[in-house]
Amino acid sequence: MRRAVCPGSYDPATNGHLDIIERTAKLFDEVVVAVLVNPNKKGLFSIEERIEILREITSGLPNVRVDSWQGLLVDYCRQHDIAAITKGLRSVSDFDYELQMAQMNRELSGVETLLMSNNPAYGFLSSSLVKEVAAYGGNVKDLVPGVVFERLTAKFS
Ligand code: COD
Repeated sequence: MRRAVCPGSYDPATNGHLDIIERTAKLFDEVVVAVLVNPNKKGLFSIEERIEILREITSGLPNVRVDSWQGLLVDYCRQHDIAAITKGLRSVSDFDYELQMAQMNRELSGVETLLMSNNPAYGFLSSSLVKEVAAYGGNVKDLVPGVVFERLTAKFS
């Protein structure tokens, strides 16, 4: 059984995240989308909300499940027998950051990281920018799944 994890903050999930999750699901038998909990960072969406959203948007992907984790990602991988981490790469700055984490995770555990080139249509997309634009009343409808758009609209209305 080939298992991978797609880790992230997902505050909230965007079309860019979903693209990486869908592509990972085509490559592995089982995929866990893991919401990593950072106790020092209060997000716009609670961890429960992020999980609900991710479950809804991945409901059509039978080999994908959603979970959350507080602690080192490699410890989650060890506990769940996961051999690969998949991440999305938008830019050179993403690459610098992701390469460092990939090397650290491999050093700590032997878990491999696959860095997937992003869909260029979502190259400018990040959760933080989506939240900022939505907070000022900008239209993010085409950038996020429908459920995220509804929840953002409810939060900022
Ligand atoms: N297109 C493609 N990929 C995208 C897009 C997009 N538009 N937007 C985001 N992504 C990718 C990101 O590059 C990232 O790979 C992933 O989606 C998640 O993104 P975010 O922003 O939701 O989450 P991050 O970057 O805040 O997540 C960082 C982690 C939580 C994964 C990391 O900090 C972590 O592993 N923390 C756990 C503690 C740990 O193990 N620390 C040691 C690390 S070496």
